[in-house]
Amino acid sequence: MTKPAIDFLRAGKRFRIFSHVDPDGDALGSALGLAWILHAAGKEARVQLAAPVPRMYGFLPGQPRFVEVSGSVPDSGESLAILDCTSPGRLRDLEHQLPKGAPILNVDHHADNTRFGNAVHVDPTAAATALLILEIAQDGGFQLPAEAATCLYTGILTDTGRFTYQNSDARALRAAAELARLGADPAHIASHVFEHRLAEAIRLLGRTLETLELREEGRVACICVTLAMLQETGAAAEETEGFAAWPRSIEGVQVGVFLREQDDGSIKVSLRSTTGVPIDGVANRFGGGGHPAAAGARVPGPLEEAKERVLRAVGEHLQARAR
Ligand SMILES: [Mn+2]
Repeated sequence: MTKPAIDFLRAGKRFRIFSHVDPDGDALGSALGLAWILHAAGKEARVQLAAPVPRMYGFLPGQPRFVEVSGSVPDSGESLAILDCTSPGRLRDLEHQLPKGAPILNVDHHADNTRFGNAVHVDPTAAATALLILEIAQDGGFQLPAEAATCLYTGILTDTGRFTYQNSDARALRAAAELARLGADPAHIASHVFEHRLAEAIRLLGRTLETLELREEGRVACICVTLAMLQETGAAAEETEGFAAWPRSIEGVQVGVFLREQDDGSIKVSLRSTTGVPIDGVANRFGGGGHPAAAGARVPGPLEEAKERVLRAVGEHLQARAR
């Protein structure tokens, strides 16, 4: 049911769009894609981020045009759109800045979305939030400029792991084909997302893969990045995007774990699982969330202790399923 979202977008004149912290391709692609759609409809749109766009997504059109990097939200009567967020808490510090009483549109594909907001469009069967933005725009008869197509295609490409995850269904592939028809260039986008890596990042990947540990008779694999490794290789933390897929890619591994030490000493945990082994429940146990095959959380450090706690929880999860 796209109608509530369509009515919301039709009714507003000025929009401020948000997505989650540590934005990925779907968060940025959905937000910038919607900004282009609203712009083409003669409306005003801003995409507000708490931190600058990660380097690898610098190619997405609409920067700096729509993007505003700021820690404070003006209370100026705009309609708000919060995309790809389970709850407004995913905006972290910006959540407390949202103007009281501003109308909120919530578009998301996380099953544990809290259904916040005044207009809600949550569909956990969608591969990406970008796919939902496309469907809303199509159902609502909104014009889709080529720039919007590029942004939305990027969201679907990254959230399906380049069309390799379980969520790469006919609907996602059809949407990708439609976006290509509208002007998204698959080779150009894939090259920016996957082949514009810095040498520092590849060196960091090499170091990271050397931390590989296998547990549970080879059904669980774990890799780690420490702050020291970032410093020694000169790679920025955002360059670790995609590292989480490596442990799961090993033959026989059902759950891949990627741990990254953060500036404040806490540990970012990324979990990836194979078909039929939902892992979001484990992330929930640590106060995180996500999708059945890709979930995450933040846990207190130090790294070694966090690793043992997370690997124990993953092991228990697999053992409970085996019973
Ligand atoms: Mn997403």
